[in-house]
Amino acid sequence: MPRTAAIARPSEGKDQGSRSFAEDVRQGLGHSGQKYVPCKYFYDAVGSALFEAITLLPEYGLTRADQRILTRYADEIAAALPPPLVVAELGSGSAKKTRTLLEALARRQPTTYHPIEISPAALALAERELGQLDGVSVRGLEAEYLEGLARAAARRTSGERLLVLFLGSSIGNFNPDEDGEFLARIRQILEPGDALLLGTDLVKPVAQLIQAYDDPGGVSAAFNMNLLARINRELEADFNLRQFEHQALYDETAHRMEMHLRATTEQTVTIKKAGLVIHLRPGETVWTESSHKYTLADVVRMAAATRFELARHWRDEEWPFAESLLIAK
Ligand code: AVI
Repeated sequence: MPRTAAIARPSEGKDQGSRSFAEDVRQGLGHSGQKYVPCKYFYDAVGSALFEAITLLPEYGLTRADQRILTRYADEIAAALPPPLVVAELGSGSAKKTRTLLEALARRQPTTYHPIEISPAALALAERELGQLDGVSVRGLEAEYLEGLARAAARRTSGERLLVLFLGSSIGNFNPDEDGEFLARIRQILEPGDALLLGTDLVKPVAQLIQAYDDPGGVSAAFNMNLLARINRELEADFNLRQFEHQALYDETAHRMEMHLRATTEQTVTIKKAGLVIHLRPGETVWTESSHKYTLADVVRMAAATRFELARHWRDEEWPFAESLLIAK
């Protein structure tokens, strides 16, 4: 099986909620080729806190770039979207970075905002962050991405357009081709004239990317390593974390950062609740995440293939990152 067929399926996995952590771990770590664990399992309470810390690192500019674009161009983005409009955000988290855009939209007319999250804690944060904004009604949807989006779409009244926010380059955590597949599934839920604001991290010098995913302070390493700690905690496994090291590498052909956990010694690990015993050779890795980097041409191609049209594009120059406004055809 080609290597790419075996890697983590982060966000798409969020919409295949039926498979359990134990089943996914059994499948990924029991794989006869490259071992893997889907990257959606990074985000338990410890992993989410470590991700928040990553977003504050000077080496990791992605989240600040996304935030700068949304703040700086909120009025332009709003102006490109005729009212009346309902907003739905896939994986909103605390929705901190959505505030300025919602304020710009609500200055024109009252706006309903549906943060879509599988975590009730994140939804509560979003309601606290944005619930007090004048002219904004926050109606959280505790659901997988596509199920939540379908519910948001069903709730709108006639004449209302839907604006879907998929920010932070979460699209980059899909496997090759599955990013386009996911856009196609979003498009199926939308009506012509609806919009998708898509955040994509852009290709940039390799050294800059390696620093972002392997910071000298070791926060990214801790984030990655927490996946094994989580398997130990929740699935009664006996990974010895001291016998693994964090690895971040860039595939120049695929334009993809990869994170792996590399075994430093030969070892046997038992994962009781997955009913699995695995053997690792020294140097063998568990692939934990892919993070694709895009060009504008990639976005245009993906949009065209999924019945969207690129209407506008905003870039951050400090940390190459783009927000693309795609209109459903
Ligand atoms: C959530 N996602 C867009 C982040 C990324 O950059 O791919 C997750 C992350 N992985 C390591 N550092 C941050």
